[in-house]
Amino acid sequence: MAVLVAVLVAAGAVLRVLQARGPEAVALPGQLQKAAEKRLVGTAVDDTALRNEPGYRRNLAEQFSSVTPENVMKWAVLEPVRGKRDWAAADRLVDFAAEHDQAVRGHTLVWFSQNPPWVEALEGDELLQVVREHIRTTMERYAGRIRTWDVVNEPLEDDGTRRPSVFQRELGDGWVEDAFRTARVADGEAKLYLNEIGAEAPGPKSDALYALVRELLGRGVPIDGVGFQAHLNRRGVPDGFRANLERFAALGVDVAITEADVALKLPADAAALRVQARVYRGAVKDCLAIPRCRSITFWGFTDRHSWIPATQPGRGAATLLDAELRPKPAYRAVLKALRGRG
Ligand code: 9MR
Repeated sequence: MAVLVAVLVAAGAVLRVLQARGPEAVALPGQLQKAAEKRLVGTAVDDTALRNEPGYRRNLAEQFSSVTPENVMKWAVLEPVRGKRDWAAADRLVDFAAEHDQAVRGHTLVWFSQNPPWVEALEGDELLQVVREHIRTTMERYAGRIRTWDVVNEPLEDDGTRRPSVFQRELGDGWVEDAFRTARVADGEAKLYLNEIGAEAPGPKSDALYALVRELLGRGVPIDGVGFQAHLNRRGVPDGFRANLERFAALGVDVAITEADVALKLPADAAALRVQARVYRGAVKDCLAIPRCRSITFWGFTDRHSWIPATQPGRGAATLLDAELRPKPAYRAVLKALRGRG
């Protein structure tokens, strides 16, 4: 009897511990990174969650072989005031990654958005010098620790013309080339990517991107890879995504899925979650079909932290785990696809 009581008490204690850890304890059915073999499986990282949420950190450490700072390496965060750089949040992520043997995707050096106001106000040659210095200082700090950089982000409009930005206005088309050449000198070992949004399928934007990359490579500009963000929705992976990855790879560059998510109308019912799972699976399989598709990064891994609800009101539920960090059908579909059983 005494033994039985002791066993029951012990079992109760274990149960209480598990309950206290609550949904944060997540027993996930598997680990994405282990399933992937040769490809990196990554996620964007929310700095506030990284600092404050043990369950978030645990999943981040266990599931992924690569991390991308969602915001903390953007210029506005790194150098809000000219000459006063703040590396604290960026270092936090790079340190976390080192501790957990993860790659870091540096994101992003030159982008039309999230620049500090003082940069937006610069002109001509002064801007050029400051951009070069920004690239050099940032890449040199993390040399050897960040081996892949989104050097240039989203240079094109949907119609394939150059997107307006302070760089485009002040420096003309040459700013893209200059950024890559500067980056190569700053860290000769790093893989340099051009990362674009909404260029998954052939069409005006993707065709212009293809022409741009081909032209730059032809002139010896050091571009190592092209990132396809893959911000998707229930309409699915655009037709021709795989063929598009293939034609870029055939130029002699690596390709990657860099920011995948699948936004749904809220509340998302079971049928919508099943559709979402299919969309995720399709994207993953398209990357896996292309040997030069090196990595698949998701733009966040829990619905608790995703950019979608804040920017697209009424939509969300875009990631692999729900807000309590429980696997959604999308998680299981991605896991299966990574294991080659999708
Ligand atoms: O997810 C990021 C969000 O938290 C920021 O508010 C936003 C600012 O524009 O940037 C989001 O990330 C973007 C990424 O850096 C580049 N591609 C598009 C992403 C979604 O907007």
